[in-house]
Amino acid sequence: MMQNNMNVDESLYIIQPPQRVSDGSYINSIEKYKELYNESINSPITFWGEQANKFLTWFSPFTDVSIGNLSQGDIGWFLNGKLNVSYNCIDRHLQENRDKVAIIFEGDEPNRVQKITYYELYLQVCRLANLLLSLGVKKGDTVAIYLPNTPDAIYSMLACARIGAVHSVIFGGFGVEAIISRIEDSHSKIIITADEGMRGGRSIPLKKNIDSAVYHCKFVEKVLVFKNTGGNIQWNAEKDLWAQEAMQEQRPYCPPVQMDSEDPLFLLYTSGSTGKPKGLLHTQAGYLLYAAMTHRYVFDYRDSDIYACVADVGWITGHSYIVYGPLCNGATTFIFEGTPMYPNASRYWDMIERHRITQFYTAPTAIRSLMKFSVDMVEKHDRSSLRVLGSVGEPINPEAWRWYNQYVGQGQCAIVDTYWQTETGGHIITPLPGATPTKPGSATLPFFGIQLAILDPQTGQLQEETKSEGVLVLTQPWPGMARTIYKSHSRYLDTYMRPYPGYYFTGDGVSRDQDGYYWISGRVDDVINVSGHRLGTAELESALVGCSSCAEAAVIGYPHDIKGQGILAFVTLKHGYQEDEQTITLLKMEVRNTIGAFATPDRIIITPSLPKTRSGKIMRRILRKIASNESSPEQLGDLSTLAEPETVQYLINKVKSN
Ligand code: 6R9
Repeated sequence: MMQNNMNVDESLYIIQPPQRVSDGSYINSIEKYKELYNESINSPITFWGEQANKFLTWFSPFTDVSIGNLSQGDIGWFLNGKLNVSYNCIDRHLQENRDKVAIIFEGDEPNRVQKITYYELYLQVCRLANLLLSLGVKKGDTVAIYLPNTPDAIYSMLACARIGAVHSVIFGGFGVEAIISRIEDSHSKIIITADEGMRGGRSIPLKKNIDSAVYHCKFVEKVLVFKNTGGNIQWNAEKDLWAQEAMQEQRPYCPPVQMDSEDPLFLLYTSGSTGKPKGLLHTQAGYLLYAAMTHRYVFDYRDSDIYACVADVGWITGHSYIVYGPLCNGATTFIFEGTPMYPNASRYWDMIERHRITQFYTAPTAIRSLMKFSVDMVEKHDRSSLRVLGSVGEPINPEAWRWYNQYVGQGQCAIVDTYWQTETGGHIITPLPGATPTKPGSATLPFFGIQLAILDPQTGQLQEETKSEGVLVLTQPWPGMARTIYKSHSRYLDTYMRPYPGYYFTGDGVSRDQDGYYWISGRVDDVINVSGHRLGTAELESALVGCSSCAEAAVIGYPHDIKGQGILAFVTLKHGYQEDEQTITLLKMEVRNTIGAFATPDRIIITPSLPKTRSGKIMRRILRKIASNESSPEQLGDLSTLAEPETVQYLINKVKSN
């Protein structure tokens, strides 16, 4: 249901960029986009070399634009160049824009508003960088960051970048087990956290979760704690340190360290098809350039804009489009701690009015949940400042796209449906506001320098026709791509480079229409997308199996009105346990505590057995069909390889009656 239904020929609806957006935009016609795009593909070395000098300030110039290829997975960009990311995001703006607002922060409560200038940002980052140095953090060390969506998170990321430490931000919604697996993998001896976070009027016990994690991870030396709510917390005098107090004792000047283009900048863990999250590693120059360049062109960013991305810094969207892209461009960036529903469903539109926001970037799941309310909730707020409305995280269904366009944008804004991944560092398929005619539900065309192809998923054969479908791959490296999986380069190659040799495999299904527009249909692997959060089914299953009642679990995604996909778990119980409310509640709690609240299964179905092949493989294809009520014999297809075919009938009845 959330997928784009090509049968109604959505591909024929074309919406031209509004004139007021095209006027004065950098790329103001589709011809200009095509011209630049062709240039970026035909002369990539010249193109990227020029961009790197235009967008970044170098301490010493690079000697080569790029090295390596997708077959070998040995990719590097802007070799031997020296720069510092925090210098690029702060210092170089000070001369002309010292008093410009760098960050507008809104807390969970609408009256908690804070504006931070570039100079104030500089002082905070320097103090924190010095504090980290005083704690023994060295270039190349990893620092874990588990914070609410507040400016403290931005200070922490940039302070790491300033001294060459590698940050690993852990989303504040993750639970204890998820924190442990991440800090163990990155072996972070320093953790930066806060007493509590606030979301929708409720507090989130961040420090408490870190205490539990640190109890298991004895190698953690220090926990820096930012005071956010002032709530009560436990204190471990040996390891804990109040961040703000300790920062006051540090000198507000810290020279930026010279980093090589290919030194690591950060790790960000994401779900894949297996249980263990992958620590994707991004490097300095290529990532920063790609984040800054996409930020400028995709949001048509101009100096006087008030740009707002309401994602969380715990995800790649927050890294690239709250922090690095906007600050590298000297923008005023907005950071929001709360939720779209608090104190009521007007919150986003209220913020747009209050700050005169010009670009607003959110996720389809938020749009779908807000569409349920009267349009009056939107219309009572002045949205005339808006120029560009962005969407990210999952395919946006045409109804949500149209609602966003008509009611939020009043038909006067460009809608940019931006397709990308943690691995790509920045947008790879996206409209450009002043140039690209859009089609509701399509992410449209590739960004500069991005070469796409569609392959047959089984044979790997290149689909050369314009109109075609299959799996989406990229054919050439680009500067923003993740370079490896932390300490698992072979897993990096296995996941991205080896499934279709010579190509980067996105894991997404796609179709291309007669006009060459791309329509992403969603993951083709065992990853589900719940409200734009990526979750591996294996990760969910292993959390369920951690519950004492659970013998075996199979998790699938099913179409869900608001979340895009919901989580359905089929569970078999161990001897002595029975199917009742309590068992189901405990199973849900187990996932909640292990991974986080956002991963709580929507439905759990207890079954005496799971459909398996004779060799013991769970047949998820069948479970997915049963869950989507596509359970007629024709729809289910061949069941002859099943070990116990009667299980299927049992589950069909059970899902229907549930
Ligand atoms: C940025 C981000 C990546 C996966 C990706 C795809 C889905 C993201 C999308 C989209 C259709 C869009 N996805 N944006 N699908 N249209 N505009 O979300 O990164 O958390 O790594 O997720 O999200 O399936 O493969 P990440």
